[in-house]
Amino acid sequence: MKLKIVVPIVVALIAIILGVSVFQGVLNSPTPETQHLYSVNVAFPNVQFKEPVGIYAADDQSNRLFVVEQAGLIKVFENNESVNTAAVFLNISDRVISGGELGLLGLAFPRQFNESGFFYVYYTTDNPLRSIVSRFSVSQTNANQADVNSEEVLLQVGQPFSNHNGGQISFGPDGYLYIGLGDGGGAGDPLGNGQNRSTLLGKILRIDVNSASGSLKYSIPRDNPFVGNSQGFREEIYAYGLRNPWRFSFDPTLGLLWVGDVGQDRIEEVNVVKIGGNYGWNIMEGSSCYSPPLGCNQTGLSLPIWEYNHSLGYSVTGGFVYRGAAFPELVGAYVYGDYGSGRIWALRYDGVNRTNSELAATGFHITSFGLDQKGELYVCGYDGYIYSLQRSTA
Ligand SMILES: [Ca+2]
Ligand SMILES: [Ca+2]
Repeated sequence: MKLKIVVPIVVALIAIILGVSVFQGVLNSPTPETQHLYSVNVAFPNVQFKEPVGIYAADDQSNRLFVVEQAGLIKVFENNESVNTAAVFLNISDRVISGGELGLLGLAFPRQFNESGFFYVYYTTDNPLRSIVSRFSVSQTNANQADVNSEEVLLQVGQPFSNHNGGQISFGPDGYLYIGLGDGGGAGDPLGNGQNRSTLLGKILRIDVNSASGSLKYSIPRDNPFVGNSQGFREEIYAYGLRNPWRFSFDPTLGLLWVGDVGQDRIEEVNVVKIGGNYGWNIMEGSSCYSPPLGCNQTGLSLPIWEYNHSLGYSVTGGFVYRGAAFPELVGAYVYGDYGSGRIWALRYDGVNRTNSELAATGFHITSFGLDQKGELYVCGYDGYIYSLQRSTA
């Protein structure tokens, strides 16, 4: 058990020293004896990406998909399995610092993208090390190309360590931009950021990018939980006590925000996040006490709706509640996976009861899930390919 954790950490440290990707070569092998009802298939065999960390549709009925590459590129291509080219939509590798958990990590298209041409990215940069959320515009003359000079930085957050940067940005059904930030990094949240509401680290933020306010390039939604507080809490905070909410998504049908929060040494979490909620880190890791100096006062903490230990993986990758047409049996299930083990699961939660089943065991690192404009699900492999689920042939 201990060795399983230590080995990837040592490999990662060596990788950092050597300047190569932390993520290579630490994959657990899938369990061969498990019978799976699904497997994954390369969805676009003729297009390969370099270290992709996300796949998105713009919801503009253009039937395009956008893939984010960690080093700072966004590629765009037609959602067609025989597609053989992906155009460079944006290249900001000149301002992104990448490697390990750093890089261009998030992309979000607002619902009115058709009219505004605005889109949003999350990346890390250095001098000093920090996270940036900024807005870009699509070129006036080419819908498959962004204007690299159109950047408007909306938010910058200092990063004390290179890991646990979060990186998800998504528009909620309310039209506000939600931003996931990890605890800043190190191990065990050494600065206590998760529980400190005076910092943006270890939080999910919610901001209104459609208006500026005072010195801010955005405004604070009026019903954010800490609006008008007198304790110095940041008003951008939507929820707190998170360790590294790498990927989250909204299920617009039920209006729920599903968050995969990456654990420390033992437990990976799936949370349904509510406004103002405290998701426990670093008082707790999953539903167990983490034993920080603070003790383990669980008053007011929200526990994960699902958790698993490191025998099944070591870094949860949040997915989506499936609402597509290809797999009617999965409609309403939250499909998510683990970066480390490559497993994919479906979790059903009715507000009280949970059932979780393993759908597939892949042989690659799962960095993200994504939906196309019809709500069909894709799996983003760090090996460079985009995959789709398929039913296993017995
Ligand atoms: Ca960090
Ligand atoms: Ca938690």
